[in-house]
Parts: sequence; structure tokens; C-alpha cells
Amino acid sequence: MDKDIYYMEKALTLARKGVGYTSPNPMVGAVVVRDDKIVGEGHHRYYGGPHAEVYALEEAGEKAFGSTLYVNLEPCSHYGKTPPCVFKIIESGVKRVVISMVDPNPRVSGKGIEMLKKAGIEVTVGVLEEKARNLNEVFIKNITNRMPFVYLKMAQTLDGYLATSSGDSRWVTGKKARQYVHRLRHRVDAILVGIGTVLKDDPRLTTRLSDGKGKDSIKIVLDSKLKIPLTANILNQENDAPVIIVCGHRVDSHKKKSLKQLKSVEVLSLDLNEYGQIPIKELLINLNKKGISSLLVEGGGRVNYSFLKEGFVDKMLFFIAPKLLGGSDGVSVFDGKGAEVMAKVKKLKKYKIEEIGEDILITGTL
Ligand code: AOF
Ligand code: ZN
Repeated sequence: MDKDIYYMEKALTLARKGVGYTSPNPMVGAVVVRDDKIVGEGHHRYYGGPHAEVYALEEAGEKAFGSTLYVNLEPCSHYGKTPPCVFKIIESGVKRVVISMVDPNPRVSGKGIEMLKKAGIEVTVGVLEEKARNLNEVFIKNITNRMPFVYLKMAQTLDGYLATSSGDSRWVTGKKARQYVHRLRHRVDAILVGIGTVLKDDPRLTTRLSDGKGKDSIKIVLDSKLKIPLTANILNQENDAPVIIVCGHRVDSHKKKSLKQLKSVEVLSLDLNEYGQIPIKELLINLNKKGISSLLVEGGGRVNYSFLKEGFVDKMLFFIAPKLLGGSDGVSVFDGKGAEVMAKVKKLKKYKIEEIGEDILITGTL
């Protein structure tokens, strides 16, 4: 195998160790190689912490002299929470730097590479670029658009239903698929459901990974009329992951006050749209201001429909169980008026099909 690809795979594996903890910063891994041996490695562990390159170069120490550094993002050239990595790279005597992708952060974007080249370091860009872009899709969207990256996840039957006519949805998909969803919950900053889901399923929306680890993300409920019962599981949890209840302005003020008094609960009031629903764009702008860079929407048909209709889905994940409801009275994945003619249907541009345990996962973008 090409050596650059081999070592960049290592850097990407290291980068993935930061999943769930680096937001809104990227996941970055770095490997220092001299005489075809890894002499230092590191990854960005948490937001505001040292960058991957720093750990790797510190581990390498004097062995960094004359080495090649592999890193999945262009090394930074700016003073952020930490000083520029390019200085450290130059000082360490690194001979060559291999990078997957140019940093989309306008404060860096190309300047890091330029500074390295000026210092006489050989620079190669674009190794495993697509993989690196996929890994940091959230960071890329955020730094360029200032909006959260939205994952829309559905667990459905083969004939397109989230639940039966009686509302039963436990469980559509198998254990493996449900574990996958917990890994997604760990990965994102926030999880969002509609009030319908809260009233029907009373979910906890916690992250339960098989190894017991995992971060509980912020929980968001779209509840325009503030119908959530104070006894809902989501409001009464041991951990202190914040809960944001999003509603309109004309709601019961006593209820609003009681909710605000609960531990870690916040109420966000927005102007409702002409249909009396929470406007998704304003919601996302508000969430972004709160530092939320990625959002996992776990439906309800109506919430799924709103996100799709308003055009704010970055990636869709269809977990499809090989099961049939066998009628037309279930809860549809998208609950609302669909396209009238085939010429107007939405098409997935790119998609990937995988088997997850007994289920099928189709991941795609519109
Ligand atoms: C990271 N980790 O390993 C690399 C980053 O505020 P700072 O100092 O942490 O800078 C964050 C920016 O640094 C980030 O937006 C990206 O452009 C660049 N590279 N960031 O958090 C890393 N290499
Ligand atoms: Zn840096």
C-alpha cells in the first residue's frame, strides 16, 4: 500500500478518537514518521485543548527532526485557543508535511500550507481527502455556513412507516441499528424530537453505548403550545445535559415558569410560522448561536416533514427493517403533503447502502 495512504489512515483513526468531544472544532489526528517508523502520534481530544500536531510532535521529541508529519487537516497558522501549529512544526525540524484537506476555516485556509512551504518544508495535500471531509462534515458546514449540520434519522418498516396505527414503534429496527443510533447521539451536540414523540413514547434520549461510555447530548423538544408534562422522562434525569423546549410566544406562562425552574431546562420562544409551527430556519439560527454545531433529528413524522420541506437536512439516515406494516394506516416517515407528480419528488444525490445487523441502512444527501 502507498505509504502516505497507510499513515494517513492511522491519522484518521486517531482523529476519530475525539468523536463527540471536539465540537465545534474538527476531529484531527497526527502521526510523525521517521525512517518508516511512527515516532509520535496524537489527536485533538477536546474543544479548546492542544491540537493533534502538538501531541504528536511532543511525543516524537528530537526524533521529529527530518521526519514526515501526517495530519488530516491543514495545520493552523492562527492564534486561537492555542498558538499556531505551523510554528511548532517548523521549529521541530519536520521535513515533509502530508495533509488530507485544506482547512475551511477562513482564519487558516491555505495560510498554514503557505507558511510551511516558505520555511522550506515539502507539502503534499489531498491524501484521503474524501474520507477526511466526511469525518469533519459538521466542522466544514459550520465554519462555512454558521448553521448546525442536521442529521435526519428514521427507523422505518420497508413500506415506510415509523409506527403502527396504534402508535406502537417498539421496536421497528433491531439491537444493532439501535446501538448505531446511540453512537450518533454521542457524536452530535444535540438531539431533537417533536412533542408528539414525547407524549407517545416518553423517551429519555440519553446516550447508552454498549461500553457504558458516551456523552449525553443536549435534548431539544419542538413543542409550539408547551404541552410537555412536567413529569416527562426527558425533564427528570439524573445527568445534567441541558434540555431546550422550543415553543411559540402565546403559551401558558405558569407552565413556562415551572419548566424554567427545573434543573437544566431552558424554554426558547420563537415566532411561529403561518401554520402555527416552529420555523426551522429561525430555530437553527438560534441553536447555532448557542454553540450547537450538529443536530440529530429523531422524528416523528411531522418533525421529519418540517425539516425536509424547509430544506434543512444535510444527511438522511434511513434504518429500514425488513418488515411490512401491510396497510396504509401507519405513521408515515414524512407526515404531510408529498409531491403530486414524479417530476417533483426529491432524489437522493449520493447514497450508501449497508447492512446493520438485521436491518438495512441507507445514508444519503439530497
Ligand atoms: C483543533 N484541533 O487538532 C487542529 C485544529 O481555537 P483553537 O486554537 O483550538 O483553533 C481551532 C481551529 O484550529 C480550528 O477551527 C481549525 O481551523 C484549526 N485546526 N483545530 O481544534 C486540531 N489541527
Ligand atoms: Zn493547530
